[in-house]
Amino acid sequence: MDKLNDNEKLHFSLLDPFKINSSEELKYIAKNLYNAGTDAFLIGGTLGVSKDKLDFVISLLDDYEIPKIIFPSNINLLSEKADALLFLSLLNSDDIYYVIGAQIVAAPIIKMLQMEVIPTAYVIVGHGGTAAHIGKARVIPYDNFELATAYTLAAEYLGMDFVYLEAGSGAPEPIRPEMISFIKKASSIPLIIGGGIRSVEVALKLVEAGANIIVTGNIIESDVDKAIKIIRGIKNK
Ligand code: 1GP
Repeated sequence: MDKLNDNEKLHFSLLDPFKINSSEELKYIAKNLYNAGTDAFLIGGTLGVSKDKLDFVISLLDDYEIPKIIFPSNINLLSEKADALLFLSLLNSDDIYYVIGAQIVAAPIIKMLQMEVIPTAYVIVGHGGTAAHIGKARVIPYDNFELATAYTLAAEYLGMDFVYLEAGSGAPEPIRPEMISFIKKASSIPLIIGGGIRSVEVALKLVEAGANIIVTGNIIESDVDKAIKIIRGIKNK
């Protein structure tokens, strides 16, 4: 994350253990993403991810010297095999469990495993997908820039390191660049942007608007060449 100090734009590759069919497939995908210049592997998914599958995927990524970061959907997805954990609080959940409950249950385990944590506000926008359903999020409309800015400022004042604006995995529309530039006028907290990003053109608009980290998930599994183009586009900025 030190790269952020140099104002470098980063790309994170989200690998969902539930969607990966074989170790050969994972190795092929990981090699391509790594060679294209992705900055980290995010490992996680909302449904169907067991601790065993998580550990298995992390161990297959051992050869690549970029951070392997857990993107947890529940408290079972903790592993000392990873380099770090996005310590998420779903700020716009109606259920206190997702705001601070799961974090309290997980904290002693994280301490025991001596995991590095990255304090991150998770904020779900627009479509929201499965994450919004499970997390009981009161989603922020795609065009409500003021509300998204208020959440971002609250995250900054709470001392979070990042805000992850999530449109939902497979969202038909990603976060709007206009929302990012609006937020950036008020807050300098680094923004992670994900959900529904499928083309280099879209990714570059988000980066130009001020996104610090672009996350792609589905496109990696459905069309790795497109994912490679997105990574190269971002890294050549
Ligand atoms: C989901 O933001 C990520 O949590 C990635 O979304 O799968 O649509 O790329 P996609």
